[in-house]
Amino acid sequence: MSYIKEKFKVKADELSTEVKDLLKNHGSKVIGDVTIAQAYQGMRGITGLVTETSLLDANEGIRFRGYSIPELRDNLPKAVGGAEPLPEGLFYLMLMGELPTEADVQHLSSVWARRSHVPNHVFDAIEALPITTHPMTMFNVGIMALQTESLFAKAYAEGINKKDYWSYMYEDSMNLIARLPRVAAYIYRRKYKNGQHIQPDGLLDWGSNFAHMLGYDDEGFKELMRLYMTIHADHEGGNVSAHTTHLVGSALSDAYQSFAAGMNGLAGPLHGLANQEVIRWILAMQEELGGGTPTKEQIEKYVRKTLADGKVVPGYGHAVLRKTDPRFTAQMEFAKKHLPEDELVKIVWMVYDVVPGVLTELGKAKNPWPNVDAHSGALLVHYGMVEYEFYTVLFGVSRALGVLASLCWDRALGLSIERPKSVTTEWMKNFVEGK
Ligand code: AMX
Repeated sequence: MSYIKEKFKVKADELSTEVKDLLKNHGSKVIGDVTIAQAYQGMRGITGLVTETSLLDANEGIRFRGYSIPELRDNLPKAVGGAEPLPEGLFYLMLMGELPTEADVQHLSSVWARRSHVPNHVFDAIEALPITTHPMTMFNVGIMALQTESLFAKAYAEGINKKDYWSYMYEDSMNLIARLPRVAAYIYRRKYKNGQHIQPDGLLDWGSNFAHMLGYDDEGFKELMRLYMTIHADHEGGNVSAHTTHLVGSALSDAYQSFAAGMNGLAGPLHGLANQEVIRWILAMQEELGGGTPTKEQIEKYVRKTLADGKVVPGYGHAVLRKTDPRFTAQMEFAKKHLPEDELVKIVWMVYDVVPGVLTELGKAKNPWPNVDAHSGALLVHYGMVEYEFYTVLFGVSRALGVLASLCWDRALGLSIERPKSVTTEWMKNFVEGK
């Protein structure tokens, strides 16, 4: 057994004992009430899930095992000559609950490089789809085709003790994380680069090897990928992709099936697809205005028109956050350092100056501030990745780190199959009338 796996098992056993005690001594303590509005409005604010990997504060934003994004950028190991965290380190932190050493991160890089082989039938499955297929659909087909490799599914079919589920989930998760960049890069090169594929370089770290296979060997893009893969990885447990992965996993579906389910949620425009929508929205605005950099007045007019047309302003608002997303700020800092003169980036910043005021004035959105998706596309365009329909796949590769670390914990803690109670509107009416 690898030393990381052994260490995880020790931590998992410790926490399992604590959870058993918690349930035995305090299991019936009430942690919240539920209103009728919450039942109809996305269960917002109901505390009903346990996720170890990260915790969101409405004003401060996400903390991964207690570390904010600026703290991660300071404290996680970096590539030689690089300034951004290596996503391997974030995975270690989320899994283990403590910061990794340089050696831990190097170990993960080499394990993932060794396990990154993708069988040919996965590429054949992707090739069977029309070239016009959305990259997120190709991504999910690729993930599902990879499910043939699930060690858990095989072991379960042969018959295993439930005490060992975690071990197979761990192996499947490591293999899936190792393979995803290859699948994603294959889709990108197939759809946008005439199928001219690039072989992995086993000597590179996970994020820069991904950049390399996509066809971007620029050191700036590699740094961006490391940052991108780090900040998109997790956002506590209730968001659609994390919750779906956890929910489907609770039926003992394997890592591939659970993650694919989560990715179908990420593909929705109110969730991960918003990153492509932001760039599409800005390009449409530029086109309408005849190109170039719009003025703030023109942006404001366009925002109001978007809202009047009954559409959302992509990249703004959040179900839980109530301030500017620190993931937006991290990308803004990256841009200020590496590409302060970029025209599209400047437009993103002007939009940031305008949208919160308009959304606040209209008073409908509970959070007028930008989320992670408001900035990411402009950075990618700067380095030449203009194919915005692909952006959500990048988000998905990163999201694997958080949701798969969480699935390992779900199995290690032996969490139950999820099955909340639902009622009908008839039931609600009777309840209100005291029947
Ligand atoms: N533009 C226009 N209207 C918005 C808005 C925005 N950016 N954000 C919220 N609103 C509207 C909602 O549509 C809702 O209108 P309704 O009452 O007519 O249905 C009203 O304001 C209240 O919504 P809310 O409670 O503030 O937000 P929510 O929790 O229901 O939804 C979110 C959150 C993110 C879906 C929403 O803010 C939105 O649609 N934003 C744009 C899409 C986006 O950027 N999504 C990415 C989120 C981050 C991520 O998951 N990657």
